[in-house]
Amino acid sequence: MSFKSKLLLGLTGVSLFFNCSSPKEEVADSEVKKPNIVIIYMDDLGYGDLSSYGATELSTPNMDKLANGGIRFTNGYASSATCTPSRYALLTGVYPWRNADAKILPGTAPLLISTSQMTVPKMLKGQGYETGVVGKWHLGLGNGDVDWNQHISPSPNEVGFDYSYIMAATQDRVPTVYIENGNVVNLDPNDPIEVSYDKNFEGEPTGKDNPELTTTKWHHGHNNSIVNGIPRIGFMKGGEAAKWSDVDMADHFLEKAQSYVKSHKEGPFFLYYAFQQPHVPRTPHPRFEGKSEMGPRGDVILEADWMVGEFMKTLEDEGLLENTLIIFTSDNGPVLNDGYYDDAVEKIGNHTPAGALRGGKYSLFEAGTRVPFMVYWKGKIQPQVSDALVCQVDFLSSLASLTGSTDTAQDSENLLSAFMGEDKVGRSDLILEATGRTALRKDEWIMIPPYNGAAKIASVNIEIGNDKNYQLYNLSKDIGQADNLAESNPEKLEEMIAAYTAIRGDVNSKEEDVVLK
Ligand code: NG6
Ligand code: CA
Repeated sequence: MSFKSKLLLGLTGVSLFFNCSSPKEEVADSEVKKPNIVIIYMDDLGYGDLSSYGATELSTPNMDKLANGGIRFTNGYASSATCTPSRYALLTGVYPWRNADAKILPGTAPLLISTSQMTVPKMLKGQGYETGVVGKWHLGLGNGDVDWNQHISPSPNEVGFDYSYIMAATQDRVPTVYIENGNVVNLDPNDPIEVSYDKNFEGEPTGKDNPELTTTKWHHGHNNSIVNGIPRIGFMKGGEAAKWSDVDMADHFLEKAQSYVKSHKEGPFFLYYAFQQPHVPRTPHPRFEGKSEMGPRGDVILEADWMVGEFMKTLEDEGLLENTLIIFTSDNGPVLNDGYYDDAVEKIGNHTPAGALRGGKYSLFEAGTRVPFMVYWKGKIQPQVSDALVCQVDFLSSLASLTGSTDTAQDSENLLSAFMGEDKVGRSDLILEATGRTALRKDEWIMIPPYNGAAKIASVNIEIGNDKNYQLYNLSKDIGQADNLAESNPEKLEEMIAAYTAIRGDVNSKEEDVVLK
């Protein structure tokens, strides 16, 4: 079957939405093409980082176009306050805390998603879609013994993506190379790549021992191999010709995303476009340097905003905007100092990356997981603000419903009507995860069970939600989580504990402090 598959009007719930279209958009032969689907996924972008979410010190006009021309969710969540677990949930529809390995992964970690697991791209392939991923992966590769000089498998291509152009882990972790369909790009067989997270390769400089070779200084962690003057996490040797250019990374991924769209415009296609900004190291292209007057963190947000605009232009130029559903969101909340001296703290001024929310990346408080979350579909979705409780773990079942698939996954709810702006409630409950700990959001309430570790991660200066006592907040009255109602509202607390235990089991006590490594 060609990937230009068609959908008969009236056979699935999706007809509801096509029926709203204006007469000239109606298809005479009563068939309509399935919509293309794009997920634009930011890395560490906070709830307050967009002007459409209230930022006054930064202007993000292109992201704002999605927010103001589509649905801007105020209660949209990542599943986790860190990257790997959020991405795992987004792609599989399974809560990350069900998988003990769903933690921030090193660049050498094996593929976290089982090749037999249902995923968003696999589900969509079943509906005739071509599927691609461009950008940050961070879900592991291979079976734990990757030889970077050979074809790498399993990779995204074995869990549902027809095409992949990725970095393995994060911009601050080795290997600092691009990988296309399981092959390192520009690999020189005479300069093989070796990677280790345990020990350095003899004679190779490190950030720790050779600060004179670094142009970016490390604050905590990030003192292993030096690439492009930036000390990284992990050790790498060889692969000179394959190493990426940090300042060109955003342009590079944009170009790959644009060419994916152009070469798949017959559709339907699914593109998971995972940006690397504003995660560390923040390396704006020189044309964005200094633009925000907030240091590199602000500059890369402006850079990412520009990329979103260029990408949207491509969809428009190719005549695809009316037939493409675009989701924009972030994998976890914001952090300022995440391991490098890069002026993020010093130049923040009056900007509040988390908006009115408490905490940040790594946190069980709201700023860890409540993120910018927009759904845009020109001509199909009415511009609006929605307070519905929605989560990225729900994409699998919701997009299945949109495209006529019956596939589903353990924790993924079909929220299609919330994502189309028709239902304003969404989920009734949601388990949130942060560095191995969990909390329950239910209606407007959040309950955080007792955790014994330190209240703050000192290195990043973020309160992560630990307290020896239960915490209970009413988020519709107290979005900043200032007023713990656990003692004054024992009935609600009891109800929340019962609901939490019913989903999560009795698994709370976590004695250790969270250590970032
Ligand atoms: C932490 C890193 C941090 C960042 C994070 C992953 C240290 C001290 N800190 O361990 O810099 O890389 O992992 O971020 O190494 S995430 O957005 O991919 O989850
Ligand atoms: Ca992240």
